[in-house]
Amino acid sequence: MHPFSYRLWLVACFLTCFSPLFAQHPPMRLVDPQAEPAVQALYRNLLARQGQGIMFGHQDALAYGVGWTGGNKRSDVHMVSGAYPAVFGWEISKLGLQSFNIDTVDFDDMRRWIRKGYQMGGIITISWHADNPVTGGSSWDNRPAVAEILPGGPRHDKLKEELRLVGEFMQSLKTGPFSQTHIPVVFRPWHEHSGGWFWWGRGHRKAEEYVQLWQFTVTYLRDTLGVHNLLYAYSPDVVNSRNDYLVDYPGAEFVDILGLDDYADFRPGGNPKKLTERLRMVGEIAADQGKPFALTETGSEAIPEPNFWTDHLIDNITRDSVAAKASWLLVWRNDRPDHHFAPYPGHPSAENFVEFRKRVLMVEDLPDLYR
Ligand code: BMA
Repeated sequence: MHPFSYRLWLVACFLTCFSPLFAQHPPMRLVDPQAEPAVQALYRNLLARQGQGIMFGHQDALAYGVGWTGGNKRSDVHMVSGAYPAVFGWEISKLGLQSFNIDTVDFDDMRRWIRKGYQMGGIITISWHADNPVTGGSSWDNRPAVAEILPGGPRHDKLKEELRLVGEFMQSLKTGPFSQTHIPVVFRPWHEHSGGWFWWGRGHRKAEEYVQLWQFTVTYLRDTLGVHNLLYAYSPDVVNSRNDYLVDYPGAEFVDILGLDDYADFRPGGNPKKLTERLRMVGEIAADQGKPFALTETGSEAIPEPNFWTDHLIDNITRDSVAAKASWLLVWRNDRPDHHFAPYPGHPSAENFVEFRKRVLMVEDLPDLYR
């Protein structure tokens, strides 16, 4: 053998035998194989960091709080704890109909705040309380509509039109010196579908129809519109069994993150310990599928319990080794004294929130999740 070929042969043998040592990451399957590099990095980090702390999230954190609206990095959570949330939730209902969303957040301001949250190093997640496409009512107008907007249905064009607006919004979220990079977003469409309050919820469509709606949403955004900055989170409301969680499941290849929305266990008559069981169950399903999971919405409206943050919320997550692997928990918006889910300065639970803050990850505690 020519000495040069021999050397090549040696290198080839070495690489073949030791290749597992060079494989830094386990194979990852995203819903979107063409997801942009920052999206893939985020997903890889979510998986790799499971069990290394739960990120805290807040809906509309930078847009308004109790008693104020609009600002430059103003946030009730920051005012109470000195830290910004790690996860920033936003809502896009009314896109294309008016310049502001259902909660009067102007869409241009939202883009700015989304960029700010991302530049701080946080995760952006977007929910969508879509209006009823058949009646024109709100998402709480639960007259059946799903069958009509599916492929082959008489109102299918309406769904496509709505998704086009959603896709354009997602693609308008840009960053970088020349606004050349899209901001990764955890999109959480058709949420709380295990309840009956939204038109896509149980009782207003069949399970197969929900699955079709989800799959069409993904394929239209990804393949037809070419939107590649999304991770997709599936987030039913409280469910009681694995089967209950999976009955409407669109399939592992259509979901990146397994979610759970749980307010019910904190309502009067509820039992916060049930949250542990439910989150554990979601964590087990997520582990089976090799996916991250999160408590995508939770909280206690107006927080009547001064020790809510430690005794009711984080204790009931971290006392279980599976539930404790949740990537984040997100509480809903701070609108007014009787409708807020994070504390604000002077709120009776504010002091307890400072204790809680030490047990979760805020944005300043995060490594670069996008590398
Ligand atoms: C609900 C309430 C509503 C709001 C909607 C969408 O839970 O907070 O007031 O309009 O979410 O954000």
